[in-house]
Amino acid sequence: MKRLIALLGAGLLTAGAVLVTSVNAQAAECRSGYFCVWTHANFDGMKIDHSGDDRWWEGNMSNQDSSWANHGTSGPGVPDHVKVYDGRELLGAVTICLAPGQEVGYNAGANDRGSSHTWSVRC
Ligand SMILES: [Ca+2]
Repeated sequence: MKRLIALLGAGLLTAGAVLVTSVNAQAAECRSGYFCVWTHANFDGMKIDHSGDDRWWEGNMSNQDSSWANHGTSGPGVPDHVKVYDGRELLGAVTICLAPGQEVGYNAGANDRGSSHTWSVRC
């Protein structure tokens, strides 16, 4: 009986370790209060983080964006969603819109299209 309990304990420890690993692998590295954009999928490549709007993404990010994370501060009436636009100066279509806390490792429709973004109260 003692041996069975020891085995069960080991099994629980293993399950816990797997859970921690998968959570870490999915969490994007992006400071609280910021919207982060990466040039590659799965939060890789070059990163630019923004606490405010940017209506003119620089050439090394414009049409290079492949993953996104909204770690903005949320609250009643706070513009906590992020809209990414096809063109600079918030022109053209919204390629992707992120709710507060949302992380997108890849999106085929939005990939390599964004050129500006703004914080908004909704999508
Ligand atoms: Ca890219």
